[in-house]
Amino acid sequence: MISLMVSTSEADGKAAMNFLPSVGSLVLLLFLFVQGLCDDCVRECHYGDYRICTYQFHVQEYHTLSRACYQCPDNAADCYRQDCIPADGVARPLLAVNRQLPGPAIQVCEGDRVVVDVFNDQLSDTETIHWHGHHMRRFQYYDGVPFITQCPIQKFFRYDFLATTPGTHWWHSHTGVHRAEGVFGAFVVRQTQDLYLDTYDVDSPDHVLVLQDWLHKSALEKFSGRHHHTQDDFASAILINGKGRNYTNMVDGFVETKTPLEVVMVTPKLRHRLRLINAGSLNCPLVVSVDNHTLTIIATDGEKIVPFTTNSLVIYSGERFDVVLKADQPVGNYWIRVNGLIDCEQNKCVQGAVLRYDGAPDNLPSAQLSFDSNYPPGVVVNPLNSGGASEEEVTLVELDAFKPSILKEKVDKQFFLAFNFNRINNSLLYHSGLYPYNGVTKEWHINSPQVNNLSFKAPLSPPLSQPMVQQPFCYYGEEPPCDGDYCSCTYVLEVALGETVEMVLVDEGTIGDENHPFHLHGYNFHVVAMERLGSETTVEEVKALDAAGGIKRKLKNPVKKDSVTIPDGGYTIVRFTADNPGWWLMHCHLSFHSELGMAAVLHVGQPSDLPPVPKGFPTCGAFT
Ligand SMILES: *[C@@H]1O[C@H](CO)[C@@H](O)[C@H](O)[C@H]1NC(C)=O
Ligand SMILES: *[C@@H]1O[C@H](CO)[C@@H](O)[C@H](O)[C@H]1NC(C)=O
Ligand SMILES: *[C@@H]1O[C@H](CO)[C@@H](O)[C@H](O)[C@H]1NC(C)=O
Ligand SMILES: *[C@@H]1O[C@H](CO)[C@@H](O)[C@H](O)[C@H]1NC(C)=O
Ligand SMILES: [Cu+2]
Repeated sequence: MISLMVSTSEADGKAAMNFLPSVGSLVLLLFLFVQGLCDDCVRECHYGDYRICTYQFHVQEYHTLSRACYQCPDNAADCYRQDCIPADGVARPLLAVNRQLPGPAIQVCEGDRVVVDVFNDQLSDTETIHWHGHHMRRFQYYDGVPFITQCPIQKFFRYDFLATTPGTHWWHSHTGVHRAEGVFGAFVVRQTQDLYLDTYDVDSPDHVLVLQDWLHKSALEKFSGRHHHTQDDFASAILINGKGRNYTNMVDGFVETKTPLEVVMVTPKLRHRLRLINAGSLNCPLVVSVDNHTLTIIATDGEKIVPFTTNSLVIYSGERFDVVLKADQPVGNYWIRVNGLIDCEQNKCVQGAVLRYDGAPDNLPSAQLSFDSNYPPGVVVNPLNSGGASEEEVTLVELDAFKPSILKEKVDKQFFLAFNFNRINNSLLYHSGLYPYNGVTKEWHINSPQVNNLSFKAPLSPPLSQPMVQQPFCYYGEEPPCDGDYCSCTYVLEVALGETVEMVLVDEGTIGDENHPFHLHGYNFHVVAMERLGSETTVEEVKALDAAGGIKRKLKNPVKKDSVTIPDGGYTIVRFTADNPGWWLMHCHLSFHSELGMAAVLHVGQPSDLPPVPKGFPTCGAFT
């Protein structure tokens, strides 16, 4: 094997590095481009080559189009300057890690040790970082959930763990709405022996596409405006690797800013592995397609699937898809289209990145980029609010895991979890004596996102690292504490280590046609069923249907994921073996929903099952 270091002169000045894995016993070519840092953990993975990969994350209040941007976007070259975050050309405050959007990508090999020093340079707010998709086995204390696994970071905290969950993952803040403000980035763990080497030729570190919805104001302003005033919660834009153009309301010819678009370079004839991540915070399922190309899905949330070729796919907040794109079209420029649904529809949010063949001119594709409320023609995988009603709508339950498995009929523990919006006097939003729900006009109504009619409340200190502190938990199956019609507590699902668990996740869908992307920390789970029953349903209805034999579970080769959508008015059923002890948050992955308490915590095992609390680990709690 040889590796070459070749500098390329790419128009947009991005690092270009291609891993061309050996097909059979062919030659490995490593095109390394060096501009600024060449992170030596980004590499082809080899047995015995384990490294310590260190990163420094400086979190700071920042701004798009800051002084670092000089004449960007009028002078496009200025947009590529260090510390310049052009976004879609609209100025807004944000929170950034190292003055980048997305924040720095972590790309390592399985088995590497990842050490991330978080410097909290914010004026007064705290921080935590969650490693989404990593199971944190043996490293439970670094899962990054404030008041569950650690105390909020005041000034400095070092995360230190082994990257043992291979695949396309990401990291993001788990504090407040910081993810929506910009605190996130890619986290890819490659493998020495990739069983998929013969399905693609190129796995470039540049072919990671972080997709997100985006606001034209701070997420905190949006949160307050939504929950304490009469504002909407609609997205303003979609960004691809932090780039885009302001296409808002571009129905008849868009107001085009000249900000750069993401460019994905491909080599004619070769098959390229693209890693898609939805880092979104609002309810914007994103439809991804590439003009004149199909996408072959080979993995989701880091787990391999039997390759499935589609025309488009829908990716929900928290999800990842690895797709192979074969550059088999005439040399040219093609749109990678990302079209937003639900809360991205009102402002017709669409974004494009350019798929550019080597040798193609530095032009935009000639096709029109326009918002579409329909899927592109052909097959769509992971469709919104659908149990796969038509031939062309393929749900995750219709796909097969690459690694065969046959699940047992019976599980040790079963939980029913109702996700719903409730019309209640949530004391965080109303005052039942002064301005109760039924005492204000409709435009002032805001409904509370809850799980089993409960709003999750964080405990005062993390039960994982401070197990001796008495906590007012409430448990699944018990009467919760309520204040009138508002019930709120630290909702805990208890499971013994090693038990098999089934969760029947129901989106009752009483209000509106939304959906909730569900995420579980510490695990991935088999997706054994998914269906939409109507515009609304209830847990009781789903239980009755199941008792009557009306729910078929896919127990043979179901796909494994850590993030999955629950269709509105329907259910998603997931299963896993609870072999990872700890306190694991499970929640709707929409920032506004989870911050308002659409969450619960899964408690697996006993303190004695856990590694010891790291020496000197910070503590926090109440004081009277
Ligand atoms: C973004 O697009 C909207 C709709 O066309 C327009 O009203 C707004 O002025 C644009 N913002 C900027 C900063 O260009
Ligand atoms: C791409 O597809 C469009 C629509 O089907 C077609 O009009 C166009 O000719 C195709 N482009 C190429 C380069 O084949
Ligand atoms: C909220 O509180 C008011 C005043 O106590 C009460 O009349 C009402 O039934 C409660 N619930 C809702 C949904 O308004
Ligand atoms: C939630 O509360 C409603 C109204 O009290 C009740 O009908 C429903 O059964 C409850 N749902 C769950 C899952 O407890
Ligand atoms: Cu939700």
